[in-house]
Amino acid sequence: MDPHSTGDLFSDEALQQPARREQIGEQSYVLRGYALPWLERLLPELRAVLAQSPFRQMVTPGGFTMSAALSSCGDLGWTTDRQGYRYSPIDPERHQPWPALPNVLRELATTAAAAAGFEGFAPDACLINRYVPGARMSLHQDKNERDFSAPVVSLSLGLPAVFLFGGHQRSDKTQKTSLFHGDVVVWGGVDRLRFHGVLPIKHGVHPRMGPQRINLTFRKAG
Ligand code: MD3
Ligand code: FE
Repeated sequence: MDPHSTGDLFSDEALQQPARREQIGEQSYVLRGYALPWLERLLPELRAVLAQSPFRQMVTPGGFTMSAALSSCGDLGWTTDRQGYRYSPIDPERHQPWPALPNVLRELATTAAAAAGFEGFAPDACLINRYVPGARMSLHQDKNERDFSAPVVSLSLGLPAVFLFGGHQRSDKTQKTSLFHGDVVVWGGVDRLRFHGVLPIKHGVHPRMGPQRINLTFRKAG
């Protein structure tokens, strides 16, 4: 940016601190505020994806309706129903392919992965979770992907969340990390199969995103 121009002085980008990298596991990092400079480009693309494939609540194999609503973009979308969890190239509500993964999302995921030590990340799936206040995600492992050598990259938007990071057994003790609007987290390597979850979202209204938290997770699923 031209240092003498004043036009962008008060944009998110000009106000942003240099992204801080916090290590939360052997091969896991929170990149604080990493996505803030990308959001003006990213949010319109996200809105367009959600206009095509809107949020919906899905049912687990056990018969429980998930409190988070979800959608997807990219070649594969994560779905659940009474038959089980799986990745599918087809949106089961629309019987059509999921919307394409927008370039800006792919670039964000790839550069964030590289900043955490995972070069060459090529996501083929982006799961979009929406949490309204009270919604949560109970402790689980992500193991529907074919190749656990690729990391998972997640982007948090809107209301803050308390993320729980456990061990390799459900009963292992968990550490808590708050995730805020614009934070990006990268999980990989030895941390890829650790249990994790999200505590119920507290009531609030985010100035940019309204009364919700949206989380995008990028994976190499196929
Ligand atoms: C840790 N989503 O969609 S983000 C999920 O905030 C999910 O919506 C949460 O867990 C959310 O499966 C947490 C991230 C996340 C994703 C994959 C992981 C954390 C992870 C894989 C291994 C360890
Ligand atoms: Fe998960």
